[in-house]
Amino acid sequence: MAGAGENLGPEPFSTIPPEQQEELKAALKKGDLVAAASKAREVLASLDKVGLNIAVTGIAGSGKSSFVNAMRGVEDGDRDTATTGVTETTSKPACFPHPQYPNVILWDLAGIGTPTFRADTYLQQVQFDRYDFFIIVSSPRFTEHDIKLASEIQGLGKRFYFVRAKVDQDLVNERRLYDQSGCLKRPSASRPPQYDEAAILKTIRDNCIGNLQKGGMDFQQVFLVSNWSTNEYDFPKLQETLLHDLPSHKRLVFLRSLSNLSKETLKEKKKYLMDQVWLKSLASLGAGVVPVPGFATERNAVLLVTSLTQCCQDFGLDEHSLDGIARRTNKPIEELRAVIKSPLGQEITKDLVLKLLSKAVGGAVKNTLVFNNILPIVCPVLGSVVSGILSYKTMYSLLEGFLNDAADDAIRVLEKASK
Ligand SMILES: Nc1nc2c(ncn2[C@@H]2O[C@H](COP(=O)(O)OP(=O)(O)OP(=O)(O)O)[C@@H](O)[C@H]2O)c(=O)[nH]1
Ligand SMILES: [Mg+2]
Repeated sequence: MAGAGENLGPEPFSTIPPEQQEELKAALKKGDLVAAASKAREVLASLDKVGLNIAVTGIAGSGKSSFVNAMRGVEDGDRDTATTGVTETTSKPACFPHPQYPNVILWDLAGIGTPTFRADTYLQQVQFDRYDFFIIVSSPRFTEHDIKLASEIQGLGKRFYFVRAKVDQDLVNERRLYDQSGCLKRPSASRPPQYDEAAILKTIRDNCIGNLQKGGMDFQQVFLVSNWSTNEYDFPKLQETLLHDLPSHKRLVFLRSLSNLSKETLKEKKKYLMDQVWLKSLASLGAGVVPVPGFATERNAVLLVTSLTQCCQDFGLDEHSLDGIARRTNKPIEELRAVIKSPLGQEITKDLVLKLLSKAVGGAVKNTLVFNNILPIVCPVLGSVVSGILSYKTMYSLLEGFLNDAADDAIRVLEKASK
């Protein structure tokens, strides 16, 4: 099992909203195991309800609907995709919950830039208050409408991001001017003699920033993306930026909804999920703290099946996610399955959980170091109940081990998919 050595060091309260942190801390301080476990369950249930609303806007035809689909990891023609097309296709806000994480909602807003468009009334019309942030999509360049809208959004105290879509198309267009060996067919002072993708992207970026500055918006960050290749150009950087700008209790819900585009995303996902292991272990305890191996009560087994199945989904280790990766990367799904060592989401059963539990008992007894960081926090409630400590450690050991293995599998799938 990977992981004990590379334990990322839990930040026990980072994913919990501030009000609930206080209540949980108070329950732990009181030393009441039943109350603390019940509070932990309450916190976990409310974390499952944390919502995130992302508004995607921009002028007609800029690539908004395709961007919404890309963020949700779906392709044109899949069920519940945002309709895309060469003619004007989106005329009023449409709501697209993420297929696996429905609390993350992408809103495909009506196109701006029509003759009747006014940035101030537009924002009222689309109910700006419900969105956590705005993404302004443009191609080929940002217009005065984009800039006006951005200033209005800023004035209302919301965040916005500029995304320049269709850069794949720009590169194809530019590539046509060069021959097969990459030499410029007709020499020109405005282009390098040798095809240079990085230089083309830099020119697009500089143009966008210059264009925004001309419109009176001193903004240095523009994300260049292709809605067809979410692991290329600035797509991963955009997702990382959005993630870090969110309040900490919203980061996990966003992270879980992100496809595993990069090792960085996976590492971050693992870190945040690891921060919750202690809470899940505590939640599994309660009135019936019984000595291990009797620990495997019906309720715990059900709780574990749910928790491990979710963990598989979070790391894309289920048939639905694998199918999506296989289609996006043109890899046979069998090749992806072949590198996975842990069970897939669909294979998590009560029997499997019981086997893992008995394996984890050994881990819990042996592995004291891993628990040192976190035990002081839960000790006041566990201290007097020997079986409580062992049950807690067993649960911790199982969840941590499973999460480490799932994260390793996800990295192998990513490597296989990008070969
Ligand atoms: N090559 C390329 N084409 C894109 C990209 N994004 C969108 N397109 C194409 O651009 C056209 C418009 O895309 P949509 O996503 O429908 O744009 P929209 O902003 O939602 O359009 P409206 O709803 O009409 O305002 C479609 O033909 C898309 O296939 C991209 O990143 N690369
Ligand atoms: Mg559209």
